[in-house]
Amino acid sequence: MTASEIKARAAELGFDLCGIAPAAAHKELDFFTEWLARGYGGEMHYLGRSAERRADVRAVMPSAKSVICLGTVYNTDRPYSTELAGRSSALIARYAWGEDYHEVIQQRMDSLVQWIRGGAGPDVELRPYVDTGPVQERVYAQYAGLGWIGKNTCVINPDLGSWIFLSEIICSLALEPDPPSLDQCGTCRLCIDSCPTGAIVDPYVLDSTRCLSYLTIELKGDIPIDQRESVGNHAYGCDVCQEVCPWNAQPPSDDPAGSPWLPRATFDGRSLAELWRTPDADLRAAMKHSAMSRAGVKRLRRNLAVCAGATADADALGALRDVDEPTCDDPMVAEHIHWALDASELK
Ligand code: B12
Ligand code: SF4
Ligand code: SF4
Repeated sequence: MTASEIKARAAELGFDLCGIAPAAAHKELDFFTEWLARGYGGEMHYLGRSAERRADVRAVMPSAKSVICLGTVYNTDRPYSTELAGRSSALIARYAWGEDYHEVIQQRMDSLVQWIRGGAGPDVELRPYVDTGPVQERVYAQYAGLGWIGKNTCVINPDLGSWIFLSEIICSLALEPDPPSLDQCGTCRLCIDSCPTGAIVDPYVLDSTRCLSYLTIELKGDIPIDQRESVGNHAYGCDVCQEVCPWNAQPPSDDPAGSPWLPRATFDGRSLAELWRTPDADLRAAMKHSAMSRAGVKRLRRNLAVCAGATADADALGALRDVDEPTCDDPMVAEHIHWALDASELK
């Protein structure tokens, strides 16, 4: 079984990128402990608990020789949030629009694993992960030649940009490695200067506790009051540091009609008010088998309330007053609604 055979099969299964990284303790893996020590992981305690395994894939699978890194483009033809005028749209991060990438990519990886096992024999050890495994995916992707880690901390491929899901198969075969990708950010700092919250505290260093993706998705409790205004109309996640990146200026090459990443109707181009007026049951149904199910309806309402207050959008504030769905009575959601109505009176 060779690296080129695996790459050819990965392409047939729908992966846009496939490269091989050596299963080694690459030097960039060391940034992780420093990053955690600075508190940049916030309440994502699972990261700290798995820090030892994240330091080297051989701590996850001692027989590992190679990491087969895979990239899947998820861009579709909808406009960037930075192209939308006004602040009444409910902005939802592009990665969460369509089918749950964990499910779609896991299926493709399972097929690839089976195929490799079929060719290499039953003794080969293979461990596939997409996103949720104890692996620093960006570092291995960079060493596999999929792209470089940009100043916004995303992996950027010179031909495809950074709208790419990463996944990998840790593998006991010693496959021919690819040359690592080289940094092509140069003197650019558009992502750093455009971040609405200053979360990119230094080039290549992101403080999650300031990042809207963390505040609107990962954070389970209240959004800190002093950070609510900066949420603007970001209802779920944030794409600004990728949208401004010159490497993402090209339109998607995928045929959007067949793409699993197209937005679901409930979330496609909706305003804050329209989304707030959508019944809980419909929101829940639309989140099923999408990455948005991670945050659920309550956290989405919490975020929408903050957006209404931060933007002082009259329709959205009107919707907050009118609608009485069960999740609006949740104590956390109710507190954010009160904040929004109070905050808007001061504007
Ligand atoms: C925790 C996490 C988050 C956190 C923290 C993100 C972060 N930048 O650390 C939050 C919730 C904020 C987040 C947000 C997003 N995430 Co996220 N996230 C993860 C997760 C689970 C772990 C990342 C991690 O270990 N962070 C810790 C830091 C230290 O590691 P790192 O990000 O790899 O950073 C490297 C560099 O910054 C560099 N570095 C660090 N310090 C320094 C200093 C110097 C001087 C230098 C040179 C380099 C350097 O080395 C680091 C590696 O050690 C990964 C999946 C995984 N298992 O890897 C997905 C992952 C990174 N996320 C992903 C996505 C899609 C997103 C969002 C786009 C979602 C959204 N739209 O809302 C945003 C993007 C925000 C951004 N600019 O990063 C994708 C990224 C794909 C890509 N092309 O890069 C991943 C890989 C998931 C996947 N399987 O596709 N995410
Ligand atoms: S995702 Fe948004 S908030 Fe987070 S670093 Fe990028 S621009 Fe800043
Ligand atoms: S916006 Fe510029 S600095 Fe930031 S990741 Fe893209 S090329 Fe690098």
